[in-house]
Amino acid sequence: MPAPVAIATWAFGKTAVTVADERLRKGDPALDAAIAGAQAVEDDPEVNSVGYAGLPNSIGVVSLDACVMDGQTLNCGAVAGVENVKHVAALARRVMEKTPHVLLVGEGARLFALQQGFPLENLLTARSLEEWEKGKPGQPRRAPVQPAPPDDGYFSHDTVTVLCLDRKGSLGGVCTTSGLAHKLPGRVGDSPLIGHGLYVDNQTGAAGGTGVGEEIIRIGGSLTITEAMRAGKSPQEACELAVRKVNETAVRRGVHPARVAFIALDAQGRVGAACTSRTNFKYAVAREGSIELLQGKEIGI
Ligand code: SD4
Repeated sequence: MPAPVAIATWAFGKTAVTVADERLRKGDPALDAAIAGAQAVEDDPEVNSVGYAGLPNSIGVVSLDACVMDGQTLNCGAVAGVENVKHVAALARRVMEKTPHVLLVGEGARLFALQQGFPLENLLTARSLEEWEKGKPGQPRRAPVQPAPPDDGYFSHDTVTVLCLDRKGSLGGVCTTSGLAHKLPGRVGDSPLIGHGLYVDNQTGAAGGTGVGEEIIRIGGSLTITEAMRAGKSPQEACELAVRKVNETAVRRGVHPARVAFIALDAQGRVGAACTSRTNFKYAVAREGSIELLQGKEIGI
């Protein structure tokens, strides 16, 4: 059996993989570890792109998206456009376990959260409100047609995707986010969509995305990666292939590729990560107590 591994997006992924790794080393299943890791980021008020203190949409409302998937059973659950619930990854898991459905949205998801005993909370903080005010555009930003220069704040909105391999050799994954800041009310990105923001299958591997969700949806990002692994690509090759696909679709549409990044993990414990140019994508990997922050490979047009 391979040693347990946890991989997560962005620098704050270190928090996620540290928590997930502890759980994996105790022998917990991959999905439990991934959710525990993601929840540590959801709870962190310093992270303004996931859970509590996430940046609001264009009318100042924090609206969260999340999904979870188990690689052994292909069981999955998701919630989108949920207000006032901090632990949306755990809520997505309840959808998976307690309902015959995969995805609940908006008010229905919030009602389900109440039924399941989740507290309703104010997720906006003074600091996230201040930051939201600073970045307020005249119009909702349309990154795919208006490429953002580096560090203009557009990409201040980052999703945590956590993929885990447990001691039994099974995979589990979570994707949780407040989505793009200043998004239109009702907008849903890739993050809660199985096959786009996340896909996990023990027979192929696990993959997850972050970045401009519209571009990830356009290519079916995560399923593209796991299917490439099924066809024999390594996790790294499969992530690069998906980024190339994002680049190609941008060229076909006559726009500059938006910032997008992918991570992948297979059942042998091999990891991969790649991103479009100017994304400056970092990801964290934990292997039995050793935690590393690595740079995703940039793939230009
Ligand atoms: C979304 N993919 O809502 C998310 C946002 C994100 O890094 O990942 N930003 O489109």
